[in-house]
Amino acid sequence: MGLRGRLSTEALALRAGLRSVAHRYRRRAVLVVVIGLLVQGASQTTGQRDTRRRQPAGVETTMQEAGRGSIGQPSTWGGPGQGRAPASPDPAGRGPGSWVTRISASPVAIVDAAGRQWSPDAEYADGRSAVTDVHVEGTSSPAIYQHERWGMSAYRIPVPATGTYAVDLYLAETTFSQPRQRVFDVSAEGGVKASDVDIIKAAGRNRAYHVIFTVAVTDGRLDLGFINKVYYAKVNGIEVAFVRSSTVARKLVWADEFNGSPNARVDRRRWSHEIGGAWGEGELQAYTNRVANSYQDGRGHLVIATQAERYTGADSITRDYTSARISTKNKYSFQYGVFEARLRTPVGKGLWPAFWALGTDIDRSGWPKCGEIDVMESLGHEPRKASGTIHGPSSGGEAHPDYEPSYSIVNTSALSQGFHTYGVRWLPGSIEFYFDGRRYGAITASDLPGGSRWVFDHQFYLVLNVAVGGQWAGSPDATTRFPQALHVDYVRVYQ
Ligand SMILES: [Ca+2]
Ligand SMILES: [Ca+2]
Repeated sequence: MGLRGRLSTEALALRAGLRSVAHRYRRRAVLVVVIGLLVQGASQTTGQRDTRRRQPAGVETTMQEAGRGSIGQPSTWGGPGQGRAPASPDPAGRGPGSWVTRISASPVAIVDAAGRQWSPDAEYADGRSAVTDVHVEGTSSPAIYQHERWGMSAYRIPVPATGTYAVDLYLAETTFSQPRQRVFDVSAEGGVKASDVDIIKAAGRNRAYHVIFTVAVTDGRLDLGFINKVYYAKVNGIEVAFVRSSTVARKLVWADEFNGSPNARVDRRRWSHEIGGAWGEGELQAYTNRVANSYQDGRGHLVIATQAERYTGADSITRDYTSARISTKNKYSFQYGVFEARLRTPVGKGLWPAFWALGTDIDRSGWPKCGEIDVMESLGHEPRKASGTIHGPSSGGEAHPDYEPSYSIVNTSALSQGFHTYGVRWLPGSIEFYFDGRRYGAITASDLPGGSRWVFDHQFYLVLNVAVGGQWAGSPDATTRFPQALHVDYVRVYQ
């Protein structure tokens, strides 16, 4: 939800100043570029990364072969059980904590835009390495993508403990330009994790792309396998991060199915109302905790109902619209996992529904340092489109306090015509956006602009709301019909 995330009903004194910031730098109205391709058939969508941070195209050069790597020979990393100490040992000694390792096909260490070191990969893989100086778009760390290992059959990467690990393969196709010129499968610990990886088909030429998965490792060594289908498999960099000690498959850890009786309020054990009107972005609604603005419908849904009515809120200001905003702040928070909601969004100019998450440290760290993950935002006058975005602190100063990489989907029909599932898979160093189970975007720490800080390695809580008006959504007009409703079938968190 952007700048409004930092405001609270208590922040009246700050409101004028922040609004001026919001007004001057109201970003999304002018900056978000959607490249949604329409495909016939229900719910067929595609998403691409917002283009505003693309770097200019560079000069292509021929890949140069470097020395052949070795595999199987003794190394300091050795085999299972001989891995060196974790990079970030848990100070409490309970486990590997935030252990992570990053390797790239570069023969020397690389430091990415986030200031993180990538070590040479030669001792972990067979195959050959190569380098190019072609420009790679969609990342601020092109050096990772300018080195590649190709023709390898395996990577063998020691890990410090039994558990579930996140694996992020950094990929960019700098050799070919057509789909089906390079296709491969990736396995981990003997199981196929990605089939028919075709980087050109997925991302285009000279553009950062990611294959991300989790895998349970019980023998002290992550074994990645690469199966060539067309030409040779390749990889530019690999990030491996400890996620949890458990090796069982992901399971549901928190949910609200909204199975209350008709007109029941939201469950107070899970949710709190955030009421008042002093939100950012010049919004027009007063949030209330009245049943008129939020209730369960008795058929398994939460309804956030937005009304056109004169209403004087707790701040003594009379507004023309009412709505509801609920959050799990101080009631439920989590770190990493998959979270999703099945939603039917409202329609009409001026409506701005959202399902999102904020860092629990917001009151201490402020926004955007707390981090914000927007799973679903849509604007009522763009009824087929929805976006996923993250916000964190940048070094742009007051003018540009946050970074905001964003992806969008454009559905074949209005999103308000039915329920759709909007989800995020959140792992150490990566956030991926899903629509009806299909990934349409991925953001990683190393791809963020220089000066950005990844602030997504701590607890977050969930928020659901429908805003009215504001600089991004614009005001309702004569075509907007009220009441409007966001229907929520469920909210679920898996870990
Ligand atoms: Ca293994
Ligand atoms: Ca339900």
